[in-house]
Amino acid sequence: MNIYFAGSIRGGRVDANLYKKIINYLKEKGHIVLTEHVGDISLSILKNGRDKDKEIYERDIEFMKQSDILIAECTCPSLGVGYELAFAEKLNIKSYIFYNKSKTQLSAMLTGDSFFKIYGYTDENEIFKKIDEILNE
Ligand code: 6K6
Repeated sequence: MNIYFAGSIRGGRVDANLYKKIINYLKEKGHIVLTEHVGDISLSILKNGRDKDKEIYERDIEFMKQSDILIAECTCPSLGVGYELAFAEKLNIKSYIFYNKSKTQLSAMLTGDSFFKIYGYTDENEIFKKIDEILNE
């Protein structure tokens, strides 16, 4: 499958290591993660300017159109990830949301939308078990 992984960039990079682990896990399972850069831990907060940001936006929208599913890690709130989730719904791309329920409360705009499959976890290992189930669906 082509997978769109969404995780916070300008919203904060506290969970970048976890994003990388999830991306690597999906790749080990033989899938293509189109948005591998989200797990690039050398990336902090980039100030790109509007022209560069237009390129990022257009490229990510193209990646989304090529994706079979979207997986988002939403513990660290991000406007970009929220936007991507709404866009995935518009394109009817199956979307799975993970968040650490001991660290954050997810927005009601996500939990209240039955389109999204939402998994609150307390231990990171739960993510990988759930991903196995998703990939076997
Ligand atoms: C280069 C390498 C890594 O990141 C860059 C430049 N920035 C972005 N590149 C690609 N996608 C981005 C970039 N900034 C945001 N996004 C998209 O928005 C990603 O797909 C993330 O899931 C989401 C993060 O949004 P913010 O609001 O937290 O930045």
